[in-house]
Amino acid sequence: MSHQLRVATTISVLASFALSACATPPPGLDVSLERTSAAGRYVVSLVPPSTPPAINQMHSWMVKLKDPAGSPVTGATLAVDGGMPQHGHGLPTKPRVTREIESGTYLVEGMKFSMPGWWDIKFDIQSAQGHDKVTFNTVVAPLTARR
Ligand SMILES: [Cu+2]
Repeated sequence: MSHQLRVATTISVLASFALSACATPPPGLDVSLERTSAAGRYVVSLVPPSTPPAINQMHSWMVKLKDPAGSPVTGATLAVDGGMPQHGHGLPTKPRVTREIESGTYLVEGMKFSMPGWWDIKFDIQSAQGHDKVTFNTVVAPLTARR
C-alpha cells in the first residue's frame, strides 16, 4: 500500500466513524408521531413530509391538534423549538407555524436538519384549552443525506 493510499484510507475510516457516532440515537428512543402533551391537554400528531428531506433541505411539517376527546383544536398558537440532545445544539433554522391549513391542522415551515442523528422537536401550545408542551423525537438517517 502506498503512503498516499494509506493516508486516504485512514481519513475515510475516521470520517465514517464520526458519521456513525453522530447518527447513533439512544436505544429504545420513542419516535412515535402521536403523543399526549405534558399536562394532558392535547393529543398532538406530527406529520413529516412523505419523502424524507435531504440534509440541509428546507421543508415543511404538519401538526394536528386534538383535545383528549378527539375534537380538533382550532385557533391555537404554536411555537417550535428543538435540537440535537447528544450534540448540545439547537435547530439550524427558526421554524414557525405559519397557518392553520384546516381545522386543527397547522403548517410548520422552515424545518431543516443539518446532520443525521437524533433530533428533538418541541412545541409550545397555547389555545382556549390552555397552555401545554410536547416533545417529539426524530432520527434523520444518513441515507437521506443526498444533496
Ligand atoms: Cu448535531
